[in-house]
Amino acid sequence: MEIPDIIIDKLAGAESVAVLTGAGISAESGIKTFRDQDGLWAKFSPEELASMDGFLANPKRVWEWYNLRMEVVKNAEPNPGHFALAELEKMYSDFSLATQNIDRLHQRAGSKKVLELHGNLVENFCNKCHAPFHGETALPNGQVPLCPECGGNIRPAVVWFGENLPAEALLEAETIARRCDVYLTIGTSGAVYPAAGLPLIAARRKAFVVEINPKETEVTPYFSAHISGASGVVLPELVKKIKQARK
Ligand code: BV8
Ligand code: ZN
Repeated sequence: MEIPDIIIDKLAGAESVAVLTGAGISAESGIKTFRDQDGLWAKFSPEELASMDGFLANPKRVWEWYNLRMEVVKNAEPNPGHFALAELEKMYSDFSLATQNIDRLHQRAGSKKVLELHGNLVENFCNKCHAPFHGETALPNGQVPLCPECGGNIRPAVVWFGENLPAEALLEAETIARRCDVYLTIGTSGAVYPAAGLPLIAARRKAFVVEINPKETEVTPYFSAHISGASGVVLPELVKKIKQARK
């Protein structure tokens, strides 16, 4: 895949770079995305599985889904796309990586600062008293984990639909979207707000916004460039080209 010179020039000359990633960057690690044909939401709607109402209506089904995803994440490894972003972080004094993913593969690939906009799949807590929960969540014959303190339902530490994002992480992600020279939006369909609004903040102030995705998305028209390809292939190539351009 050919990366246009303008993209290399903008990145080689940038001071401040911001990145947003979505499920697509973990696809090459064997983790299903949400909206691709065999995606996680092929059978159930996101609202049923990733919302408080869905959880309270059927905690068993929601835990089945999250335990399945926890299993997949435990056996997954970061891919070259994650490693390339960890490399990119070292190349800029002002760099920020915000992710919508809950798999923590960015951290496992060596990214030091990761803004987790939608929580994570590693921690759990009580839906009622909010006590952290360190016990087993995959229980036999369809039992759901209950809080030893108050008996409330234990839930994964992810942000569900209708729930606010962690204020600090979102504020920091918005702040760098307002000052960056280049914004990379990688592996996201750009369908879920406010995360999807971050690259748009950069685009509105004429930062150079590059979308990396094998497909075009509903927000592609707002961006300066679109590289059609898998992030695990494009990102290592991008890092290599920036280093060459800086010599
Ligand atoms: C909130 C965590 C305030 C859990 C997730 C009407 C209009 C606008 C907004 C709303 C509305 N009604 C409600 C809302 C707000 C709602 C929203 O945006 N809804 C959408 C559906 C319209 N947002 C919220 O509720 C947020 N909170 O707004 O709070 C508030 C408070 C009270 C009341 C109202 C509002 C909270 C949203 C967080 C939900 N949690 N995940 C979990 O993971 O289980 S969402 C989940 O889907 C992800 O986290 C991600 O954010 C989102 C989108 O998924 P993507 O990551 O983009 O993945 P997707 O499959 O869609 O796309 C993958 C892409 O990768 C594809 O483009 C594909 O081509 C590409 N790809 C594939 N392979 C590769 C690749 N790319 C590169 N390389 C590859 N190899
Ligand atoms: Zn409790």
